This record gives sequence, C-alpha cells and structure tokens, in this order.
Amino acid sequence: MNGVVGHPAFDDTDRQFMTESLNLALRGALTCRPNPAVGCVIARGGRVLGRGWHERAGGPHAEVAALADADGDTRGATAYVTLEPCAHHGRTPPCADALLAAGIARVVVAHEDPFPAVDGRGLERLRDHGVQVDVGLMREQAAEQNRSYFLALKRGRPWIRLKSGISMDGRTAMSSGASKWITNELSRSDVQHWRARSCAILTGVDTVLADDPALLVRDVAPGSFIPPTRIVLDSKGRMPATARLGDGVAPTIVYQGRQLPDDPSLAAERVHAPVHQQRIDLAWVAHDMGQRGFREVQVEAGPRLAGAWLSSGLVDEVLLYIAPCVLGSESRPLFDVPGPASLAAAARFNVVDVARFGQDVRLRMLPKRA
Ligand code: AOF
Ligand code: ZN
Repeated sequence: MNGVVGHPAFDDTDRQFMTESLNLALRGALTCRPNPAVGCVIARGGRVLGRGWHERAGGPHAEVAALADADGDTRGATAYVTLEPCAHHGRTPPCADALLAAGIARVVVAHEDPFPAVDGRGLERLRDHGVQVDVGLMREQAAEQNRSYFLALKRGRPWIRLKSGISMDGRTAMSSGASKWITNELSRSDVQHWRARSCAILTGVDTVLADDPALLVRDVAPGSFIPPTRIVLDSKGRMPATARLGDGVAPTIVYQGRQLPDDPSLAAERVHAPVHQQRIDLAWVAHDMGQRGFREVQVEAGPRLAGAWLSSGLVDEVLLYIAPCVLGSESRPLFDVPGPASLAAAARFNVVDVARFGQDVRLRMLPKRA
C-alpha cells in the first residue's frame, strides 16, 4: 500500500510485524549497550521469512541477523525494523547495503536513527536504490524503548533514574541510619531488574560509609545482562580503602572533589571532578558518564545526594517503592532540599505506572517539565 509522501499508510499486517520487531528488540535490551535495542522481521505475503535483533555491540545488527535467519530467498520481501537501518561502517558494515543486496523491496521503519553517522542517510540510501521506505509506524513505542539512547545522543548525558524505598510517611531510614528493611523482599528483588538494565549505579560516599553496599545485581541470570559500573561521589576524599565497592567484582568509578593519590587496595578508577559549594558538580558528572557511553544510570543515594540530583533538574525518572509503615518525624527524609517558595512552585511529577509488590506499592514517575 502506497501512502502519501511523509504520511505512509500502514495496515494491520504492518502493525503485527512491527509489534513483533519491537518485541524482538527487547531480547537484546540488557546486552546491546551502548548501542540501541533493535528488532527486525522480514516478511513476504503475510509470512515471516526471518527474525533478528541486536544482541551486543560489535555483533550483527538486527537486519543482518534477520537476513541470516531468512537464509536466502528474500527478494521482494518487506523488512520491518524498529530503527532506521544504518548507512555507515561502524563495528559492522552498513545494514542498508545488506538489505539492498538481499533484494528487499520495502522497508518499514519505526524511528529514525539520530546517530550522526546515520541520521537519515540509511533511509536515503534505500530510497535512492528504489526501495519503498515507510517511516513512523509505532514511532512512540520505539522512542520509549530506546529513550536513553535518544536522550544520550540529544543531550550528551545518560537517562538518570532515582530509585528509593520509603515508608508511608516518606522516610528512608531511622535517625540512627538503620534502613534494613523498610520495603519487602519482593520490592527489593524488583529493584535488581532495574539495576540490571542500568549502565551504572550511583551512590554517595555517605551511603558507602554507613552501609558499605556492594551495588551488585542479584536475582537476575548472570550473562543475561552487562554488570553495571558502580559509581561513588566523594567530594572530600572520604572513600574507605576497605569498601566493598573496591572489591574488583564489577567496575567502580569514584568521582572525587580532591585529587588524591591512587590507593592500590581499592580497585576503582578515580576521576577528579569539579566542586561547587563543597558539592561535586552533577552536570559535569552526568556529561562525563555520557562520554563513557553510559545510557542509563540509577541513583541510589541518601537524602542529601538524592536532593541534589532532584534540584539539578537532571532527573528523568523516579522509581519509588512505598512500604505501609511509619518511621516518624525524627527519621530521614527522601530528599534533603529546601521547600518551594509556594505550593505552585513545588516540583511535580506524572505517575506513569503503579505496581504492587505484596503490601508495597511501586510508583514510576516522570518529572513534569515546564
Ligand atoms: C542498525 N541496526 O540493529 C543497530 C543499529 O559500530 P556499531 O556496528 O556497533 O554500530 C553502532 C551504531 O549503529 C549505533 O550507534 C546506531 O546508530 C546503529 N545501531 N543500526 O541498522 C541495528 N543496533
Ligand atoms: Zn546496522
């Protein structure tokens, strides 16, 4: 079916195969970074000839995997791809060329690829060779699926998710610092999946000194994800050499406000970061994490650092596990921040998802941006 240029018409078969491509993309979502998750279905006459997805950087792209799965006869077929096929020689050769060589007649794309080396060139190359290219089918779903990839290309920093477990009165720990446990086992297990999809888990040195966390991923099959880097913000150089984060089990980075000599007993990369008003510059850290190819970072921090991220305006998502218990007014708040000047000026969020884990409730929220 030919649509008006810029407004292609899609039918139910198109929607069915693009839905399948989006689902295929998910299979690589935990292993493909820093690349985007991409799925591809090759079909002809309503029949699927091949399926593929991008599993890991350096490995075949989704289109190449789907062509290999089709194993031969793909002349005149349609390829359904969740992202614009690439036109550049990266770690692998261009997918646009592979589709042309396979005699694909039509390519349906969910979302353009803003990667500078691609950025429309993939679509152009296909069209220049007489392939019908229809763009925009299930575009929102594709944008959501690779939201951190798109954000990183646009802003040069990762998607930042703030995660916390709180009591029903919004508290994260007793005044003594005790916090094991406020939320239940089911909630804490769910957190592991959010860790597994993160490129890094970030905390403050205060949390390291109080809890000595390992910030590893449990309850998720080893090998099914890339172990996230552990990050500590340490403005005054208080990171203890004996911290579990320095055990070498997963990579660790310490952003420190002071230039300190390397301590060989701590298996961590030390990065000297700028400090403003005795606090590490979070925008600088976000940019540095972006330079490292980090796409999604989960902040699991105490009230001061969580508050600083909130105030920075760099938080993209909040994941809150609420347990039905009361910790009282002496206990620690979620955010140590000055209150707004007026109710109208309060930071507000949209709740995009509510889930129950036994007696706990999980809220997923996105900031309302002015
Ligand atoms: C596609 N299909 O399945 C993916 C694409 O250097 P490479 O080979 O790792 O390529 C990385 C870039 O390729 C990535 O930034 C993005 O622009 C594109 N990803 N393209 O045609 C795929 N994963
Ligand atoms: Zn490609």
